[in-house]
Amino acid sequence: MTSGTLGAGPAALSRRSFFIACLLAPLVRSARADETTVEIHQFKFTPAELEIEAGSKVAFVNLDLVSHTATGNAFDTGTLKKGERAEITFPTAGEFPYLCKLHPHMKGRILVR
Ligand SMILES: [Cu+2]
Repeated sequence: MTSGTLGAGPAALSRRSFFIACLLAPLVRSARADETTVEIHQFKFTPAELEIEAGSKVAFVNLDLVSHTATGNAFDTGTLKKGERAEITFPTAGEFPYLCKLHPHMKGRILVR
């Protein structure tokens, strides 16, 4: 009687782990797919050209010591100080060029499919 219960233990546990792994796998993939990071570093946007799908989020992260912005016609991160980040969602397809208002030679472009 007891031996039957013990035998079922490890099998039940591995079945459950497998089930949890199956549940988590799609979540991890989609989290990666719909948010991309643009790093602002040494007065440059990296990547300067970015292609994303409509509805995706882009996180702008300022790694410089000085403040920057990412400003386009349709969006504006506002002033990002050292270490600050702003997330922008791009709901519609199109081409979104942007620059840093404080240093207009800093340019980038987001292509939304
Ligand atoms: Cu700047």
